[in-house]
Amino acid sequence: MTMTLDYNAIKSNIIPHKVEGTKYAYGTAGFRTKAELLDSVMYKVGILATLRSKKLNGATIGVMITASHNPEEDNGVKLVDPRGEMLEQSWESYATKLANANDGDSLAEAIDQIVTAHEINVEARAAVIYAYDTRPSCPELVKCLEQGLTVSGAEATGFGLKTTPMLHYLVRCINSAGTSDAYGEPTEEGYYKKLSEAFKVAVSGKPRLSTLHVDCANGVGAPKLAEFAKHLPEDVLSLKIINDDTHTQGKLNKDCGADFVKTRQQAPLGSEIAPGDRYCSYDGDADRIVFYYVDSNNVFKLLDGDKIAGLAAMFIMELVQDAGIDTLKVGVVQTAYANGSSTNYLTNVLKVPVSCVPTGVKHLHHEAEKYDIGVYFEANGHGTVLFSPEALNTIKTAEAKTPAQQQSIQQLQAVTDVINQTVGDAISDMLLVETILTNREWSPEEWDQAYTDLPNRLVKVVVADRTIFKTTNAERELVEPEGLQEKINEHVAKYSQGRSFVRASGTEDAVRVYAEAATRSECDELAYKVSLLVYNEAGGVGKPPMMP
Ligand code: 16G
Ligand code: MG
Repeated sequence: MTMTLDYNAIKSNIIPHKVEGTKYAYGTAGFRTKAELLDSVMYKVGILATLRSKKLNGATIGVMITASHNPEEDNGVKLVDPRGEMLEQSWESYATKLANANDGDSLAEAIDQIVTAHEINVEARAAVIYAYDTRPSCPELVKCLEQGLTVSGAEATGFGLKTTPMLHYLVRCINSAGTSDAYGEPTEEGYYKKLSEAFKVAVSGKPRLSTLHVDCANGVGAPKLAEFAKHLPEDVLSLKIINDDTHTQGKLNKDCGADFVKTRQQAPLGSEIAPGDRYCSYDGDADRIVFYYVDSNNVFKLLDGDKIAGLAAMFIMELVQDAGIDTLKVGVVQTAYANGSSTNYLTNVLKVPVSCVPTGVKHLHHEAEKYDIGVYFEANGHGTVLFSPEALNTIKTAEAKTPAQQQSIQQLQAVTDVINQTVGDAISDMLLVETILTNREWSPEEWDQAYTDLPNRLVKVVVADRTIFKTTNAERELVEPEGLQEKINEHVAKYSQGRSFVRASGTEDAVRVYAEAATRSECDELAYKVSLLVYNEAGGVGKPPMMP
């Protein structure tokens, strides 16, 4: 069946902006703002997904409606490319242009520009799948998206309530079906089966760990994890889910979830954490995870994305070695927010190559693809491990010389299936960590011993115009405002193991200041000095920063 673009239908069904003059931008993680402002955006995203699919000869494109860890009144939407990765960056500006077109003619014009620039065959078929999280605003927004998909002539399939990583998985499965790298069965059930079967193999023969407590942020992770758990007997993985109320209004991400735990460095509401317990928290769409515990003195200890990266790199490097295929090169990708101690551990203890890239999953993902096995994690808990097609083939065809080698090969194979290689996935990353802890027979304390985090602090400074902040060197240095970096350097030099950098946020109208140093008081002082510098020299707005 071929479909042409019906411009008349597109124009006459346009959903206008609710608030005249709203400016939309496709940012680091798609469009994200107050849900009530998004109906018009959904319509345009439907059209864009259709165009993207037509451009890629009918490959299936994904659309996910979620605002992750944001408060419940927000929502958002992002596109997923055919291999399950984020929308190609060069298309982000088209998304922005379409979203801001507020009448039929300017919308048609924006569409025409894309069609011309990419020589899109408007007769080509288009296939789009979509899903959404538990936000109360989703059903309304789904209707607007469907309207956009219908007028643009896509073959659209709604997958209902899903976690973000499940949608990425489904897109990859559909597009790879019947090829030599078929990713899996394109159903929710298929996702559960793939992960649970692989996990069983990965932990076979080892004693089960104690119960893992999972804070699901009162989001979509809760019903999905409960469903997943049915595929694993209690004697393989024992889970206790907390914060699973997806029905009471106002509870999503409220005082719980990965973002809360990471930024506040404290256990979520609803937990009764005690020494000896092992906890983790997902975010609202279940694509991030952090672990934590309290030590024997009841001191809260966070095991964030950096700790997960270190654990995963260590385990995979050893497996590759034990399997006799250490021709495969492992690398780790971090951002400037990675704790200095973690970078030091990776570089000097594990001796693994580390690259640093700008914030945002798309940057990490692409850099990780440069390695045979690329481990990438943001400190905030978003990350995964990518195996190149060659690496997967090497693992699949490796011939063992000893039974021990055989076991390592089998385990490595299972690990590749436990890991969601399309995007960071809280359920899958949780299973990876549990696999490693089970095999090492480690408690969280033992995992935590790899290195001690340097005290760090993240401060938000509101300025008149954050776009004047231009960075280089993976956001670690400012180029503009001119001269500011030199002044930051002067402060940093005064503190033992001091490090600080400044960048404009991609998701909020503010500038972020990060600082770390050898002691808590030095770190706090450095964060304060640099924040004040930014406030004074670059148009600070509102109250000046204060010493914490
Ligand atoms: C987005 C990014 C996340 C990043 C964060 C930084 C994706 C899917 N998400 O949530 O990776 O850490 O933005 O926010 O890419 P910031 O620019 O406001 O500091
Ligand atoms: Mg998220």
